Amino acid sequence: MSALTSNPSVLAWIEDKVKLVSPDQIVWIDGSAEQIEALRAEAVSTGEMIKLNQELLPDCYLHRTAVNDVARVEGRTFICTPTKEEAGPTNNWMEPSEAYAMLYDIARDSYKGRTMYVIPYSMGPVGSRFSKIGIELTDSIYVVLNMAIMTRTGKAVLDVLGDSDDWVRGLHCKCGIEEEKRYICQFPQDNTIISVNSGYGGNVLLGKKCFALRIASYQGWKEGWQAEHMLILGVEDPKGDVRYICAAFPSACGKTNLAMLIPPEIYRKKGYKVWCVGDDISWIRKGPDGRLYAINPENGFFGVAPGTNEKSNPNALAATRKGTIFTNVALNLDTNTVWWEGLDKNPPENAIDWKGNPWNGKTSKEKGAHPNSRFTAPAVNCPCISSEFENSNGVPISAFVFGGRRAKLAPLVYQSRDWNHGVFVGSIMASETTAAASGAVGVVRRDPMAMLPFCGYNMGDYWQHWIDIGAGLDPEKAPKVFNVNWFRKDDDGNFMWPGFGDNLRVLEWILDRCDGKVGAQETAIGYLPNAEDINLEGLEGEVTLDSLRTILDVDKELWRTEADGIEEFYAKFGDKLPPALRKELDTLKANLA
Ligand code: OXD
Ligand code: MN
Repeated sequence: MSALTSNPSVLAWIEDKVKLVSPDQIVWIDGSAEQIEALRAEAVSTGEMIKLNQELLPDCYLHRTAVNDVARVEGRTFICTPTKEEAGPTNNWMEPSEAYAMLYDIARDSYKGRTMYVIPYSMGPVGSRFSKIGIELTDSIYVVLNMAIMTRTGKAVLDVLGDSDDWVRGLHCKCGIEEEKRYICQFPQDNTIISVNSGYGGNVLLGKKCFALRIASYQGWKEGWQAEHMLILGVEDPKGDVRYICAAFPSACGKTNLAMLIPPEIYRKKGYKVWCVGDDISWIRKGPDGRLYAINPENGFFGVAPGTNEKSNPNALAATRKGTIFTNVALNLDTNTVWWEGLDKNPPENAIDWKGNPWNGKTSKEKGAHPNSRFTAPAVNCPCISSEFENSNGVPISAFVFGGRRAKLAPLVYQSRDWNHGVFVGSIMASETTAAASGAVGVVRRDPMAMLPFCGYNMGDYWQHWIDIGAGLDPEKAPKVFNVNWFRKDDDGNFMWPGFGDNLRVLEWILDRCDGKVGAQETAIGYLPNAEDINLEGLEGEVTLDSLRTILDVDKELWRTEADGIEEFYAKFGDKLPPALRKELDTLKANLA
């Protein structure tokens, strides 16, 4: 098949990689429906994918990864910059020439007997000033089909690229899926990503975490914009005005659920609506009016399946009913449909689990779906997708919201005093870990701006970049910055806030604060709501004014311990710690004294 571009930098790079990996043939992904259909058929014929019930789940497929390859591997993810300091204390680092030599040894001849797929893709609407182009080489049809959902792929992207050299190189080689030789390496200065020995989404869909966060955060630093691990949602009030919020949460804190929130009944009756622009990543730039604008660079949702159901997230569930690839969920053999823990109370008895073994959901103690099993669903399927989803100019941001999973400590919501304090609030984010990354579950870890595994350069420089962005904004136009915690627990371990749709009650307070419509109490950590200002109408029996006061308290003793933890964390950054953040920590300590 002949090349779809005459761009010399593209052709030279591909030629070089062809020599390295020695494919039998090269296939360019042109973006046509016919080509996708042919690839689906091929993947089904080799057993790589299972075609699901086409009446119930049209154009839907199931894939199982190797059992040793089910999550992102942070321990094997590297930022390859000339010096270790550029990568900073929170990233694994490898010197670039060493990394290339090692990766090329692993990749050499690994496409023998296989096809090289060339995927041109755009992160962001094709041609938008926010957007960036990448090319991923892969030997996996699963990767091609996922990328075709998660990004805009095909010839149109190459037409926009023209002869430019400004594109991100991505090489993915499945190799033998060997854990000890699995590496996910980013080379920010070279606009390059190399991923070997994995077939799991987050490690191999190179447009997502590798490009849209790790490489793009570095590009944003150099070019004066931001790539953030943030969802984007729009809240429409009864008058029809829509305001947009960007929110950062560590993996598996319910980001997809919040992005697709269904308003509680009393809000629906009043005419409130919530629109999803994105569920994972935001690219943010200053607009001509001096406000910050955000786009979602992705074109689909790579969501965690377990726990997704009619109640928790009907919009996500609806999004998975067509054109979706399911990974590592259970297969119901009676209906040829999929099932996962938390989908409903009726697990199939005649099924195959995520490992490919016969499974009876009524009697088996094993899980049918892996806790990090996923759906890859087209964004356009989502019933609440925003009309601005394709807007090349992005949406104006009213508020940034940071959050984490803390059983104690952090109150339901608080507002920072100003931008720099907001950056501080983001920098001290911490959460209890979950199954999205391999490693221990339930341990508290610091995850600044939810970017710990995704920042492509020194986190100290990244914080300074945030401070600098704020310095370039008129404070009147800058988004206000908040922190939320949906996960407070009582002493018996019960959640004290219902979460899900009721989180809109908190978002309403946040937007009222942005509009200067509601007061607050100044505390040691920032502005907290007066309990009466959070609307509890319709929540009677679930949350009382008293229990709300409990989750809005600031326990100075706990916060003093927290301040020591922050001090310790900050110490890792040495003189890369922005003085503005040092000052914020000192203020916090003084406030708590
Ligand atoms: C994800 C994550 O989005 O782990 O998959 O953050
Ligand atoms: Mn994420």
